Amino acid sequence: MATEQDLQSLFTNLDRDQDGKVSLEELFLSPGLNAIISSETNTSSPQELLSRYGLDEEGSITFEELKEAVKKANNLSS
Ligand SMILES: [Ca+2]
Repeated sequence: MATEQDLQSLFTNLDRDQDGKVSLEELFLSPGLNAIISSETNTSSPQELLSRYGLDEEGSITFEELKEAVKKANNLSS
């Protein structure tokens, strides 16, 4: 389980170039954080996360999309 605040902090750490999106490359650059994201979203790989929840064409995920993914996995706590 994670709170929105936890997710925001995770997202900020993953978004190394601070463009507001987390790319496949950024997920691979932080295996520890990626493992947490996988667990919170019930996905088995960054590719699965992006194909299921990252709806933009560049293969990246926004904070809103990530939050939605965690919510759908019933892991968002308030
Ligand atoms: Ca980024």
